[in-house]
Amino acid sequence: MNTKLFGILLVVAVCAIQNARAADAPTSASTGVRGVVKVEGPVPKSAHVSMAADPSCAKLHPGGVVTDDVIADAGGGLENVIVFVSQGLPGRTFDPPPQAAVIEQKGCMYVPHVVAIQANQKLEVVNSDNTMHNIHPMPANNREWNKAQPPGSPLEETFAREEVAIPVRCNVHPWMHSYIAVFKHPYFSVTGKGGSFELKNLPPGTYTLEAWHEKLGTSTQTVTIGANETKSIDFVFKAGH
Ligand SMILES: [Cu+2]
Repeated sequence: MNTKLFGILLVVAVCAIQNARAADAPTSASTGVRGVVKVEGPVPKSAHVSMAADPSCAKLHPGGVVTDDVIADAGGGLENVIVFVSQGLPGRTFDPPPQAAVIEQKGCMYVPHVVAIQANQKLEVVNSDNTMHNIHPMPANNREWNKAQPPGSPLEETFAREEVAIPVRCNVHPWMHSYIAVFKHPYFSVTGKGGSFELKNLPPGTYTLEAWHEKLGTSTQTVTIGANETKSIDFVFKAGH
């Protein structure tokens, strides 16, 4: 074999090894839980929300607006469920992520309806409406605050202790409510469209997972995650009784 050909083969071989490592890396680092939260049985119908008390809110919804307490798709996929690790984590502390979570007052509703954050993570409160709001979380285990917020002028707050979940009201608009959940660790997820959730990078171990819904209650399951394993877990809530 001449030297030039050997050199080319060597380069090809090294590239092949590097490609194989690159392809392996994400899967070997990926452990966690993913799944879907569903509701079975008759889901309570969304009720009409009257915003007549503030015409500037009402005019944002010419077609009307309905409550967002229980939102499920045709297959039962349930939104706004918080799925989190409730037991099994070692006693270590977790720093809050550097990025802020956001809750927006938009159309005189809270978007998203359920927010989950880490303890001491910044929560940015945004008023995108052309009216005054007054955001008032009512915690059992954290410092209570209550802030008027004119249009624009975002404000920032934090919660120091774990709490699932803190009810939030607007003191100006009685129909406005939401929930803020606070965790001392990063292993939580709020279900979106279709009811799906994912807890990423959960180290191998045995955990209790809890699913929380503001109207349908809680449900728990135990899961054991092995090395290099992502488990599929579904939760089912029963509605209508
Ligand atoms: Cu308001």
